[in-house]
Amino acid sequence: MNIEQQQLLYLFELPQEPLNRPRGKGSVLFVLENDDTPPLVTTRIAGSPSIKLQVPERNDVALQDLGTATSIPIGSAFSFFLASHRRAAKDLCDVFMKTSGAKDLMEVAARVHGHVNESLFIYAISFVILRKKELQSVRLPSFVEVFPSRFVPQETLAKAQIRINRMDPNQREPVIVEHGLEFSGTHLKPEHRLSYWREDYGLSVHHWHWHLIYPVGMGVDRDRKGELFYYMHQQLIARYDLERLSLGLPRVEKLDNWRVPIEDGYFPKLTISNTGRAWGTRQDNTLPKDFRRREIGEFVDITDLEIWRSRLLDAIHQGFMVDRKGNKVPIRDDVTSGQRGIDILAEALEADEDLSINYPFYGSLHNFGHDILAFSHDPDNAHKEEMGVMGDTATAMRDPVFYRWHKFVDDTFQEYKLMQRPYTEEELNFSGVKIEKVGVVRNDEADILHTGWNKRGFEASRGLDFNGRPVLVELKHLDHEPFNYHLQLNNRGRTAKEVTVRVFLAPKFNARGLKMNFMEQRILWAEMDKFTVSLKPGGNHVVRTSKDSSITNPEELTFRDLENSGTDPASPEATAFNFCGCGWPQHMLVPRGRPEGMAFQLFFMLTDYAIDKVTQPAARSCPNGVSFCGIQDAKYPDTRPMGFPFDRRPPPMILNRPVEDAADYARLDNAFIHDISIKFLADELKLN
Ligand code: CUO
Repeated sequence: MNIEQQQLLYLFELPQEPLNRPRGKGSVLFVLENDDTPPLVTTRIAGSPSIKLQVPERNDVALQDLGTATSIPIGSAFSFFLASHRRAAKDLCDVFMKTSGAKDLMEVAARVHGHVNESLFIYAISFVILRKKELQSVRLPSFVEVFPSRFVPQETLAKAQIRINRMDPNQREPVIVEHGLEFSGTHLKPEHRLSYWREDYGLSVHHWHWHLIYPVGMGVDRDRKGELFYYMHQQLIARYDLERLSLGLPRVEKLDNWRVPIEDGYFPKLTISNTGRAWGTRQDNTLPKDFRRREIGEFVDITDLEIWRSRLLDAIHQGFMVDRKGNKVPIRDDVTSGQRGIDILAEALEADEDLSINYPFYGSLHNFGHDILAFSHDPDNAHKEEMGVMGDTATAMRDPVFYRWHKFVDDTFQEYKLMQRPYTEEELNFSGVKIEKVGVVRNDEADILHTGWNKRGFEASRGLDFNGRPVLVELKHLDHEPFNYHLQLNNRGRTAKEVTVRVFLAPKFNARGLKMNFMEQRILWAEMDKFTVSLKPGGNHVVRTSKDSSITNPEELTFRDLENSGTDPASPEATAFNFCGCGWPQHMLVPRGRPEGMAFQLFFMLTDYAIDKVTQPAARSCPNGVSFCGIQDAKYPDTRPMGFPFDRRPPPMILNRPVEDAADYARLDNAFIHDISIKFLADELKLN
């Protein structure tokens, strides 16, 4: 990042405070020409800022030009699941998109700062940074530091403030508060045993970042966007189930009856803004109701959801959708012809008002489902309560109902997937290559993975003002010891062969302790990695580290990381870019397992890279995260349907024998199944 790009970062600090508060740990001050914000009078300890960022008056930025961007009240929640909020985002992004270069964007954004909702502001500036070629080397700071109150309970943050109030004013040491394993509920309710997973900061950041890259209603039409919506969320549910089975809980049940009370409530204990506005809470056994929020300008009935669901299921079972002109549009997946019905279906189900084949007819089932659930405690604003966490992509994954809703969404996609013809043996096979042997090695131990607890520090004082004092929060999270896959592969040909290696993980037994057949295990397979290797003729020993997984984002970059990255154009930070912030958190790659060890299976499959390969101009690609996030300004780098080979039902026979379970796929030379055990150490991990 160059200096001007780095200065943009300061707009991500203290999003709820006026710009005349120092940022950059007191070293940076925005100076707005003709600004009428009252000057700062306080007992802050920060010294006088050494960097002054002059922001001239901009005649080209008038508040009336912001369209509906000012319609969302400051300090309230911002939801991408609400069409009116999406319109506001589009209006603000359009203004920011007209800027050229980091300095111009900084000046325009600084002029808008304080006049629009804070979450909307951060969304819009992130959106624009991500899409402007000249800003590609700008990395976004961790969302945890921008909005700590979305990740850390109000009580923990208040404790930090109380300690500051009682401290010697001259003390400059940071205040450190820990957010340990006390999550939002007790184990009295079995669902709360998973709180550590649902309330993990990394998962929420991933979800926020993913929806930032693949938004609806923003005119963003990326390659296979709909299919990736299906796949990323399908994998999210698979991983949730892996965690549930680790804890001895049954797999998540879909929420498909919206006329009965929802068993599990949720009390997030988080605030939306520094004015103390809190997210709405949901009591146990709350009955979903029609959504009638006049002040937001949005209304939807449960009957609407039911009608849309029924139309979508008709389309799935009939094999076609009806476009706005009444034409029948076939939906099916056919790799050879490049037809991807899943994309058409997903854009109509999510739904993207611009990309849906018929928005008025198929509606907005998924988005309005989020809204009905987010507002079920106060659907008509009778209590003037804020939406619940289901309304925000950065918090929705905390609520147990998120998974029940997305299990329903996925179930609808699976209806479609089951309508597709099974892969043939020929499509699954790749003759000429063989997986001879596979092993997983952690330290010097084979086939036993370890999980346990770890913690990560974030500067909460970058996002919230604690009278200018540094506050560090330490967040406890699940983690695992890194490991390597070892594959013994044989290329029987006479020339080198490029192959794609696909790796999946699933529990060996179901919640009843029984071995699963193919169909029961099919959508539990969690992608662990996908990579390409060149095999020389004969034997090849391939070693791959878990740290390079194609699904993960190695780490969240904090403000401090970004400030220290320097401006050396050759530095990894300078060549990395914001798209890379997307990806499943590395620390959540391995499911928890059990203290006594839990039986899992790894499934490996080699496919022909000549078929998988997508021809496209060289694009900037992140080393990680590609499976869930794609590549910026380029096509999704794998021609196969996402989730291949488990996205469809199996063929009746493989090698002349019926297919009963996944091991029957592994009878093919290019596939392999390998048993491992995952042990949860229930302790702090000693990593490095
Ligand atoms: Cu990600 Cu519903 O799409 O939360």
